[in-house]
Amino acid sequence: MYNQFKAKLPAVVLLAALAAAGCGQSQKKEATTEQATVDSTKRSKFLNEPLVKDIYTADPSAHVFNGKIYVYPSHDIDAGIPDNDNGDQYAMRDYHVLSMDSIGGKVTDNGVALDVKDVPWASKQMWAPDAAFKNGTYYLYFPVRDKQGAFRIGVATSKSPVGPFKAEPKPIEGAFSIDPAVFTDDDGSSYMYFGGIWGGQLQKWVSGKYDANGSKTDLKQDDKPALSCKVAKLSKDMLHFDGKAQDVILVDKDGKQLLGKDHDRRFFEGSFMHKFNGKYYFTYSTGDTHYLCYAIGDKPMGKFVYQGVFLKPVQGWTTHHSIIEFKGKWYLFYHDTELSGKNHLRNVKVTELDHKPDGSIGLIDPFVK
Ligand code: FUB
Repeated sequence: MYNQFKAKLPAVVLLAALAAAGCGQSQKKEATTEQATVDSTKRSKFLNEPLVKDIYTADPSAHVFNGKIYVYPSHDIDAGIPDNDNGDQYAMRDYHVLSMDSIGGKVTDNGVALDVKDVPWASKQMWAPDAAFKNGTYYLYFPVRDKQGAFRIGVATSKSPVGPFKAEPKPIEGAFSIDPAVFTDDDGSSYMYFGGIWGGQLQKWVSGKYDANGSKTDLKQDDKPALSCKVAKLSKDMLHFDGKAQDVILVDKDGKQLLGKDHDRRFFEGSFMHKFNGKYYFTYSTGDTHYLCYAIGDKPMGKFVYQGVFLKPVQGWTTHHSIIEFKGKWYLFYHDTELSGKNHLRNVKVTELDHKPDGSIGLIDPFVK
């Protein structure tokens, strides 16, 4: 994932670079998409400001706990690793929790909440986390590579929403790949959605075990159903899975599963779940085509019917989000690379989300034209 080509280069420059480099299909697809969706010559301004500017932050997972907003982002650093499709340049080592009393108000960086050196089984790359609250305890869920290089998902606990968090001695059994997103339904049941292809390694787990020699990208089965995000019910203590993870099935409006070649709509990484008017909204990134999309279902574990894009491509290769309701309004937390112009040094932002009465979500353009 996450190749070195800037997502927002003018299409003509990007196409020339790709031709010169003899790049693969996924990169050509990116150029086509950019040509169709972004004309950088017309861009004048970003829609929103970074929430914090003194550290780089990404993958914002926002929650409302006790009437206050807490954001659990990745903490981007520059480790001097060149960009590659495996995402090695995303070499994060710890997490900081951001908090705020209101949207647009002061944002507090609460310092280090968990460091990779304090996770006994972890080696490197603390990617997109999420958090939950239950039983008087805050839970931080995080993906990180184990000592063998496989991404696994761990959990750490604290009595405070901003940590410090103490990691459990082992990763969650049955959890793998990246990007955990935890959703608690109205009946108190909690679910974890997880997974990401390419550098997120989901394609290396098709047999149920990690295959280090598995594909570097996806299943390479364009005409078969795309790899699915996974979902598992969490145990009452929030530290384990209550049963095996299942596929999150995404279908089109004719009931057909989205295919591997459908890069504009298929799941790539960065899932999130929220409920609106009794329906379950599964939202995710399409990765190499840089969209945030939504699909709607009647049950928390799916299936979900694809509806459309709700965030156009941001500046930067990755796009990742969360959605909360706060004081009667809905908000989208997302990231781009406004501060650095570099794919691996991102900054988190927030903007209002338009949940329309017919159930659709209004399309957001992250640039003011
Ligand atoms: O931050 C590292 C990875 O980039 C995340 O896990 C993905 O969702 C993408 O945002």
